[in-house]
Amino acid sequence: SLIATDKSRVVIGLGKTGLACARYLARQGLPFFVCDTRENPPAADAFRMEFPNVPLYCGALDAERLSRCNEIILSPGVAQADPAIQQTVASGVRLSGDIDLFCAQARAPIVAITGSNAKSTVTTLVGKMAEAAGVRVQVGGNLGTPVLDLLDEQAELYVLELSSFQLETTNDLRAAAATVLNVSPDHLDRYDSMQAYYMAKHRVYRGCAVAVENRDDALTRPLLPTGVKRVEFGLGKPDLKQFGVIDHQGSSWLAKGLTPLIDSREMKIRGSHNQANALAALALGEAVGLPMEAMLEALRQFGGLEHRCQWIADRCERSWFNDSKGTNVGATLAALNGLGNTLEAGARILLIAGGEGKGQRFDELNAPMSAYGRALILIGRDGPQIAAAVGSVEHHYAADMKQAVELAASYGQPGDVVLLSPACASFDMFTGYPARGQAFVDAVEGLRCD
Ligand code: UMA
Ligand code: ADP
Repeated sequence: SLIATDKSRVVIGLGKTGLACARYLARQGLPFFVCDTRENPPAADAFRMEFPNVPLYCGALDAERLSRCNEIILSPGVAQADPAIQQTVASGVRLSGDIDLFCAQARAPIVAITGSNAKSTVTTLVGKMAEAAGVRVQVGGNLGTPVLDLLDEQAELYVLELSSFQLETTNDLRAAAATVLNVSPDHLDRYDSMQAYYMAKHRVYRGCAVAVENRDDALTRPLLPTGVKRVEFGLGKPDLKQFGVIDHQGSSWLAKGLTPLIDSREMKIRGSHNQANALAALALGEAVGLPMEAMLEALRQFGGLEHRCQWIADRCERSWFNDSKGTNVGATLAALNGLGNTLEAGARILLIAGGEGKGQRFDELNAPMSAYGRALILIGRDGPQIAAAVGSVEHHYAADMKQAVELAASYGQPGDVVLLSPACASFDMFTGYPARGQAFVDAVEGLRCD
């Protein structure tokens, strides 16, 4: 019989990832074609201009067509559960994704970061730490730049944010340092169980040299052979050589073992969840040899990312925080607890929440709202579900963001914190979390205080 040699590959999906894959395969001189389930994929025009002779098939995937190749390169937005993909894989066709293609080419060590929340923050921070150390670093992945666009002969380090969708198709990562930062329910519209979601995330540890785990979240603990070096981070007092928080000179200090590293008050990013994020970044950076002094300098400078528990203004006797990226209960819990821990005496939090709830349960928000909350201001489609689950404080409905901000200014008391952290997706009211955050910022700026 014939030996299957280099038959063609199919790139499924023609968004950012698919286009980067097409360009990469063309550079390598490898034959391929492209499919997208949408009638008009976003990168179609760019693709047709660049590759007039490469076939592009739009519409439902066809198993017969897929099975003519020997490898499927799947975009993260497409679920493997698609029947045509299932059938093709069952017939022996290899399934991979852009991360595998990248890993086969990358010559520099990789820091790989996943988790339900804090990925972008920690990825950016490790990148800044590397820059502060004078290391030539490339930063991207789920954060925005497809990994194949990061490939650079001169790079000395890659720092990658990886989603569970990207990890599903990643077979051979072999990161120098890998972490699952935390695991809490999200994307359960695509996974049939928490277990499937957990399993996807844990692929980040495959073949890693150092595994960084969160001591406060057992679901981040890797199942790994002995011999892989493991480092822990967490908010409590650390064991020897692990990362944690200690009391020192009347303040909370990030520490390695008993050695205080930096006073948490020296950092611009606030809240205990950001202390955990900083510790994770230090552990990852140290694992790839970044010098401690440069890492601490980066920590002092880093002001946090937009829409992530970001301080906006002190206005009308309230402090206003934009956490529009809080699109699941886990993120909102972190924001509530993180800010709640640092409230001035007598101050409380007015939480603006609601949107598309993605089938989540909101019960867990009740305890921190009881501890730190003043009132709940609800927006969007699933606001009533949150009101039903959080009985510990009064609640009010707002028709839009402007009204939500006005209500927060009228119900709170001087010194209170107003936090937009919706615990929901935004698509019922906005084009995405950035537009939602911007609407909040605009409304705060337009607020008239009497
Ligand atoms: N789609 C189809 N049919 C297809 C292909 C895609 O309907 O054949 C839809 C998907 O359902 C999805 C959208 O098109 O809604 C985009 O999918 P894609 O795979 O083409 O996405 P890209 O443009 O390649 O962007 C992806 C990541 N997007 C997703 O995982 C959905 C981007 O993360 C990432 O920045 C980019 O690759 C570069 O690595 C975005 C994201 O939302 C920010 N990620 C999710 C998250 O953070 O929660 C996981
Ligand atoms: P991701 O890339 O995983 O979505 P981001 O850094 O963009 O992560 O933050 C997403 C949301 O998670 C924001 O609302 C942010 O305030 C919240 N968050 C930040 N750090 C943590 C943490 N350690 N645990 C839980 N939520 C967090």
